[in-house]
This record gives sequence, C-alpha cells and structure tokens, in this order.
Amino acid sequence: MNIAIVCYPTFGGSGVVATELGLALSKRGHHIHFITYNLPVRLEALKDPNIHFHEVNVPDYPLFKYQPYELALSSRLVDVVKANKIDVLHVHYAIPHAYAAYMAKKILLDSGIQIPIVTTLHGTDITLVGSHPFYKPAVTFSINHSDRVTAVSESLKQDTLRLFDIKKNINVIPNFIDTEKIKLKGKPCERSLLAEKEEKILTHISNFRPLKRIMDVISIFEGVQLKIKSKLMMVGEGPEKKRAIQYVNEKGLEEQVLFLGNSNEIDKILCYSDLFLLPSEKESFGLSALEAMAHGVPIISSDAGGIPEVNKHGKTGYLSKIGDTESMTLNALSLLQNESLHESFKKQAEQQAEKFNLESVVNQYESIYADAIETV
Ligand code: GMT
Repeated sequence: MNIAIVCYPTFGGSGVVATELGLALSKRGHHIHFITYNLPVRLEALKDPNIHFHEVNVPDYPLFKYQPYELALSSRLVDVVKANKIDVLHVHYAIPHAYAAYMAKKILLDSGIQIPIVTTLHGTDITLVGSHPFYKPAVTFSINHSDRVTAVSESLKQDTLRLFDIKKNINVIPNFIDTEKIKLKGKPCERSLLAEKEEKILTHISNFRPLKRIMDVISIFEGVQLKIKSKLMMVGEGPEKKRAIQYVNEKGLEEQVLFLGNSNEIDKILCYSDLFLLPSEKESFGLSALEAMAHGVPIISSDAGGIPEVNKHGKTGYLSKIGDTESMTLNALSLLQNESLHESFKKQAEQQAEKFNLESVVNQYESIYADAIETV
C-alpha cells in the first residue's frame, strides 16, 4: 500500500507512535509518506527507500496574525496524494490533522480521487485541547467524517464518547513497542558514569507540561532519597522544567537530580533505571511507561486515564490516586528496599510489555487500512 502518515514530528507520544508505525509498515513493504513540518525525530538517521518525507511549509505573511497551517497541510496532502497514488491517509492527533485531511479529501473528490481517512486519537487532542469549546465543533465534525477512527486505549475511547457527540465506531488499538529491538540493544548497560554501585536510579521522561505533575516527580524522589541513596534522571524539555530546576537547586539536590534534556538515548537511560515515575494528571496510555516496562523497569504512577491498562497494580508497579505522592513514595520504597520483590516486578513488567508487541498492533492497523480502502 501507499500510506500517507500525518503527525507531529516532535518528541512526544503521538509523533513517536506514528513514526514507529511508519517504520514497521515500511519493513513490510509498504511505501510510507510522512507529511509534517519537520523531519520526525526518530526518522532522522534513516535511509530506507520505502520511507518518504514531505515537508509542510507555511510562508510567513505579515497580514496574518496566525499563519494558516491547516490550509498549507491540506494543500500539501492533495499534492502528495496525487503525485504518489496514496491509498490511505492516516492522521495522528485530531487537531488540526483530521480537519485538514477532511478538506484534502473533499478537494481530491473534485478530481475524482477517493481517499479514505483513518484518524488516531492520542489523548490531549480529546481530553484537553479538543474538548475546549473553541475547537469542539470542528473536532467532533472531523472525527465523525473520518472513515475509520482509532483510540490508543479503552479509557480514551470512553472519554471521547463522553466528551463529544460521536456517531462513528471507535476501534481501540493500543500503543506498542518493538520488544525484539530492545532485547538486542542495551544490556549489559553501563551505569557507572551516572551513579555509584549501591545507588538506585529513578527516571522520569516527558514533555514537562503541567499535566505531567513534574513537582510530584521531584517530591516522590525527595522522599525516596531520604531513605535510600539514589539519583533521579529527568529526561525531556517543557514548560515546567525551569520551576523544577529552581526547586531542586533551592533544596540542594542538584547533585542527585540530573536534567538530561531531550534524548535519543532513551534505551540506554532506561537500561540502567530501577524505577520509572509517571504521576500524570491525564494520560491516555502512557507510552513512556510502556517503554520503561519493556526494559524491565517497574512503574510508580498515578491511576489517570489509560495508565491502569498498561501498569498493573501490584505486578508491574503500583498505581496511586493523582497527587498522592505519599503513597507513591511508599510504593517506590517498598520495591527498592526489597530486592526479590523488585526482581519479580521487573520480570512482570517485561512480560506485560510483550502484550503490546509491535507485530500484532501493526496487523490491526493494516486491516483497518484495507477495510477503509475497500469501503470508501
Ligand atoms: O502527552 C504527551 O506526552 C504527548 C501526547 C501526544 O499526544 O503526543 O501523548 C499522548 O499520546 C501518547 C501516544 O498515544 C500517549 O501515550 C499519552 O498518554 C498521551 N498523553 C496524554 O494523554 C496526556
């Protein structure tokens, strides 16, 4: 198939899922056309003849206070579909991608081209931004006019049905991970540069938006390090980072809390992590938790959104109510202070991650595409 994928190219869940999906599909012989405003992060080092990248350019015009990205994207979609005989358009994150795809579909219809749209809902496009009254009618419309709609968790599907007037069936296709690739990488991993032998390593990876509750991450770590010699790896960039650094400095924790920025070395960082912290306020799935589990890292998390579908309480980690950092700290300590319990959680985390293996998820997307093409 010739498949066009529209996504955000940045570090962040939806872009990572879209890129990894495209890469997996290309290995199965499909031609994948990424359409976005920058080369997606995980594509950077790649030279695969089945992968194509089409940049969306928005010329700066001084008359406009807001430059019309949707318009540029719709036009680019029309051109790419025509020039590459695209069979299906898969858009990740409803805003504004599903909307732009609908416009492209209508424009293409004028030239006699019928193109099916598959929309994947990722999280904040529904639970935060999309349900805002300023966007809601357009988001509802674009979901209802997609040919197929998928959501990354049952929780996100239920949120979508609760927040919008949806007439379409929503298929749940969970996020995924290539566990085989991980097995080949990493181990044994070199942790001596970052921590002493007896030190424990806790890790958090996100885009540091307020909903990630970064200060809860620090608070859990503060509690842990009072009892156990440990370090905290903070991976990512975002609006809450400055506040977190300020707090860490005020508390004199700067030797123990390392802010590593965005990283392409996630596998290495997770390889030497003992625990992963994810106390988010909203999380449709928690791809970063799944990545950690695939590396055998147990999760201390909140019970927000779809996290309980990934992190199994008392097995792969622990769940606590959002904001209950005291319980999260106790849970972290109970694992780090009990070596055999920690070992069993590590194994169980790895086993649970296997359930989200790439192959079966890619099969599901392939059949959604085939179905959408057949019925358009
Ligand atoms: O929240 C992020 O870190 C990025 C965001 C996105 O849309 O790019 O992530 C959402 O999609 C991910 C991939 O499907 C999910 O794993 C995240 O849980 C989800 N984030 C939220 O719902 C807050």
